[in-house]
Amino acid sequence: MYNKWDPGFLYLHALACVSMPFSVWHDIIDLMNSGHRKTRKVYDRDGDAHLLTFSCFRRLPLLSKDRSCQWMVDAISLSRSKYPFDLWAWVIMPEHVHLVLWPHTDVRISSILTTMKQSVSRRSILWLREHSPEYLSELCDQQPNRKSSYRFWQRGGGYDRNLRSTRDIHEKIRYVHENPVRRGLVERMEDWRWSSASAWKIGEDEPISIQRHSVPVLTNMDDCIDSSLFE
Ligand code: NI
Repeated sequence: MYNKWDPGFLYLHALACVSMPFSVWHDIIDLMNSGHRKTRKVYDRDGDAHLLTFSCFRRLPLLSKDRSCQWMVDAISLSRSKYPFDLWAWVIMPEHVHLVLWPHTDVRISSILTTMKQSVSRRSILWLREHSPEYLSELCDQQPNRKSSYRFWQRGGGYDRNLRSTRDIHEKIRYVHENPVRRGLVERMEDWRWSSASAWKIGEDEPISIQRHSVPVLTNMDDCIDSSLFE
């Protein structure tokens, strides 16, 4: 379970919602911990859940075919088997991907991402070489040293946001699932085949299993939490 959001922590969280700078809030936790001689780490930055976003090269719709979406799904599974994490939500859009995940202890986000991205990249370039070599030039990335390579993903690590509260986590899971609806691709989020929306709605594990059991439960104590406090 995600200990950071246990009832004790939620209570402290609720206290913190009275507008208070984060540093003060942190001191209060320290104070309470020392008072109770607790050694348990209440706030552990390394243990945060993350919202990850990354895009295709030049924002091309390289993930618009079921074939490439399946490569992405396979890549998520492969990455999870090498660098364990709990997957809470995902969506594959035609030109970008969002994931909400909680890495297991000592698992680095960069390792998770590298494995995922490389796998899709390799498969797609192999496929294009064989079936559609004329399209490969679209993926050609000229570097300053005049060397060129084929690139499936946008340069850089993408966008990584730490999620520090239960409310924040639930908001981002919803945000991820609503992507195809906001874009007008489907009417209901669970109709989009390439997301975990239906896994959340009807509990199915296709095409990838998610770990709903470890998602911190939203209680009415979270209603007053302003996640901007934790920026
Ligand atoms: Ni999006």
